Amino acid sequence: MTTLAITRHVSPRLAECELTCIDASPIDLERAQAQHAAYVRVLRDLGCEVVELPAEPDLPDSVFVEDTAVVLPEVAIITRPGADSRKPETASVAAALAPYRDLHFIEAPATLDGGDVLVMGKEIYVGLSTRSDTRAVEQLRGLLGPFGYTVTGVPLRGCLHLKSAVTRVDGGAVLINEDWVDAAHFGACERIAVDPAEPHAANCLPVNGRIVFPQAFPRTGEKLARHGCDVVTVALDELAKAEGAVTCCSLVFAPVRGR
Ligand code: CIR
Repeated sequence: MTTLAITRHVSPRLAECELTCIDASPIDLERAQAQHAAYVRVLRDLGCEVVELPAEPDLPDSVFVEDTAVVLPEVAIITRPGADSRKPETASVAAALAPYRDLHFIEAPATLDGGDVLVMGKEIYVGLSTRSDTRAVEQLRGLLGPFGYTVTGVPLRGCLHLKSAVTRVDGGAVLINEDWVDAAHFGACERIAVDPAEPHAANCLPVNGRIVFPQAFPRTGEKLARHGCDVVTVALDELAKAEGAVTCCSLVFAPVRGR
């Protein structure tokens, strides 16, 4: 089955990005663009058909398409990002997703960033972050309950999004930084802890049986490999200065065509 990945070129105004939990450092735009291009190549190498949206020059964070939508097998939820600068990012992603899914929308005043939404089968965890709130959790329950999903709000500390703290690894395990989120929420899952020297390493992206992972975190990468993961490393350190990671730069899903 085809795997589709939606990505978006880096905005020339990336340096004006939102920052929440890290300090600003100078961003080299060309390096960020080159790293992003290499990330897209990796997605293609892993068998994805990549839909590359054009850059949104006036939307500094728009490369981080994950925050604009949650794509499930049955439907897609278009979010309402918590940062006002990011709210205009959703329209073009909704247009790109419309051929593949029925769309539902998070409505004001709720806010939700896709980076806060961790899908583990029919269980959905939503980070209660500076970007996503309990009203969004309620709306998701209303929209997704009929499809058999349970939706649980999860408090965070010290990080931007839930998926900064915990992500899914193939096979039902999670990669987790237990300093940022309480592991008890994921008690039923096998847990792989990040190496203590690599607190930002909990974000990994499973694609077609492989795990896309930042080369900046070799100790945790080795732990994943020891766990049996087939790890493909990417350099994304320039985008990490904008508080982005590997899941943030794509929406990966199986397309349902001909709708
Ligand atoms: C932001 O603060 O919204 C961006 N600078 C970074 C967003 C990263 N997205 C993600 O983790 N899903």
